[in-house]
Amino acid sequence: MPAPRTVLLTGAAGGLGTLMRGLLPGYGYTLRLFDAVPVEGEPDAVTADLGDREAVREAVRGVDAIIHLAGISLESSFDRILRANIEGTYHLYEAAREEGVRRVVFASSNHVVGYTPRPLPGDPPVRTDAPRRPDTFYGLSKSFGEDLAQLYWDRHGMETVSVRIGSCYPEPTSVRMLSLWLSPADGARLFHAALTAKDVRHTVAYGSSANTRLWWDLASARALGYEPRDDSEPYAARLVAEQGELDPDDPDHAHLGGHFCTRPPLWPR
Ligand code: NAI
Ligand code: 15L
Repeated sequence: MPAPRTVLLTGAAGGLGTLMRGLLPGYGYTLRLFDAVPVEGEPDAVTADLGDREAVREAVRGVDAIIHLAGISLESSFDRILRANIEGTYHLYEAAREEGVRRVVFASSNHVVGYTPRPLPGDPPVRTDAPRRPDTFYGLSKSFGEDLAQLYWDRHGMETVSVRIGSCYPEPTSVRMLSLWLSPADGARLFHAALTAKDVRHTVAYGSSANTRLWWDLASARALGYEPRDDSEPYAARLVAEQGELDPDDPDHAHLGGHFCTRPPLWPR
């Protein structure tokens, strides 16, 4: 596959979309932006819902690849998750198939394996072949997205990299995030690798920086050519002083998904 140049970025108005809008053009991509809400300062962005199949098809027409970030990014009712994340992702894949788009990068999540016991110091890192244990309807919808990606590879030869993103924010803001943090710069490196690696078929990769406290195995991400450069450790002293180390007896910290397993944050809309 020739290197993609024009990339559809769904969820462009969101937190991660905004970070990637700033960084990915530096890799030479022309971005087409898509979101259910207007993208600030981007009058050419497509404002449409993933439920609008015609609009989705028009948005994918002519692009070389898709980075699919749009959807409900926290826990919500099953009905809302069904519409935005499950049906919405299906509409996107169908449109991509119909329009001949051959590569998708899918924003999966750590919450696909959220009920995996949190690795303690000295435990082996969690691998991508660990059983999926979604911690929410949200995590379940990301698990569906990974299966959809596998189906579209097996049946239609459409390639996907499903990136199980940890926490991609400008800085880690909790002790848990010290293990999962994906710096925005490493996020762009990982998306670029996922867009350009050859013969990815359907690859599942964990998405984090090279954190000293990493919980999972970055082997499949590195196999794409991803070389993380950041580490959350410089933030550790301050966050640990403020919040304390994770208590193994605290149910909020017993699993990889953290408080999503106990008190999941709810999508506000
Ligand atoms: P966000 O909530 O800030 O942005 C999501 C965007 O999707 C919003 O702009 C929203 O308007 C749009 N959207 C929601 N439903 C839509 C629909 N039906 N049609 C069209 N657009 C719709 O989320 P964030 O943090 O930017 O995350 C982006 C993606 O990455 C999400 O899929 C999320 O699940 C995933 N992810 C993000 C992580 C992170 O650390 N930020 C961690 C793991 C996964
Ligand atoms: C996610 O999947 C969410 O989309 C993001 O908002 C963060 O909460 C992240 O997981 C996390 O686990 O920190």
